[in-house]
Amino acid sequence: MSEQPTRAGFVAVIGAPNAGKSTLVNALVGQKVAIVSAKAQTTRARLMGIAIEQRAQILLVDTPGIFEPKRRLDRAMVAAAWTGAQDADLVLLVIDAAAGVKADVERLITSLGTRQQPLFLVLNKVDLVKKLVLLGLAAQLTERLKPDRVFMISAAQGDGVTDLKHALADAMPEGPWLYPEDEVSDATDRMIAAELTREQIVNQLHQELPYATAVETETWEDRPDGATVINQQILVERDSQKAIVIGKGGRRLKDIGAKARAEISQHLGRPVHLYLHVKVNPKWDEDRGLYREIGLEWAD
Ligand SMILES: Nc1nc2c(ncn2[C@@H]2O[C@H](COP(=O)(O)OP(=O)(O)OP(=O)(O)O)[C@@H](O)[C@H]2O)c(=O)[nH]1
Ligand SMILES: [Mg+2]
Repeated sequence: MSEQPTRAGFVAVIGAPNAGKSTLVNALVGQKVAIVSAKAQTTRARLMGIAIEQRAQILLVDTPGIFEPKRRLDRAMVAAAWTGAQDADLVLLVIDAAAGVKADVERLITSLGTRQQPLFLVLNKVDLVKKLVLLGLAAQLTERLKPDRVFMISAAQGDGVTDLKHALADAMPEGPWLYPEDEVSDATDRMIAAELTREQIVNQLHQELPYATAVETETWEDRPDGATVINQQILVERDSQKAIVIGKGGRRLKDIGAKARAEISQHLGRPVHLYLHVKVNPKWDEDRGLYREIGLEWAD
């Protein structure tokens, strides 16, 4: 046993939509706890991934990347993001190096001007960018943000993730661990299961549909034979959206269900029977119970 003290702390992972925040959280944790997609505004819930590095427990608060709240759900997401940042011991700003500094990043830079905590700047997706462009971006952002450390990584390919994890561990305050050693997330299995189904919807359906959809786990039964039976409700706003989710001859829903079942089964380490029901509710956005289910506070 080493003589090193234990450490534990919170890291707020913030950044513009699609920067790769959730991908990075998964890479640091070493397994999938947050859903990922090529479409922007994937993350809704404030979810914590728990990474362990030697004697340090690093609690990574994954946040939604949206900063212009319009509907109630968006306001709740933004509130969650900023609460996450304010309570953290360290802020980790993830920048999509391939996208560069756009309006949403500008806004983040402005808000970070008043921060209290140390800041790590992470330039992500280096696999997509030329060295020279990367160095220019790093110089510009270092000048403006005065971060404590700068990292250039590819969260998707794993480059630079180990170095970042070491640095995060060293930066955590001394103290006892806050979660059991084997826990990888603060989300319940019910919530992760709902997210894994939503990931399929986001990835398989187009245009506005992912944003008009929510998934709720309704019933959950761990059977004595070792299998788990899960019923989930897919909420959409209109009949036309319901038709798209179900697809011709039910094919789309079947495919969403098959892929989600495989992911949930892998997460639980048990066989899963997944039953999906599509329901139209133009006002699901106003359903308080659903907010609890996806881990958000009700934002007025
Ligand atoms: N090429 C490349 N793609 C990446 C990298 N990291 C993430 N991506 C991709 O970028 C997209 C967005 O990743 P997410 O992790 O969902 O991004 P996010 O910041 O959590 O997005 P929101 O939740 O919408 O705010 C996905 O298609 C990822 O596969 C990387 O290092 N290189
Ligand atoms: Mg995300």
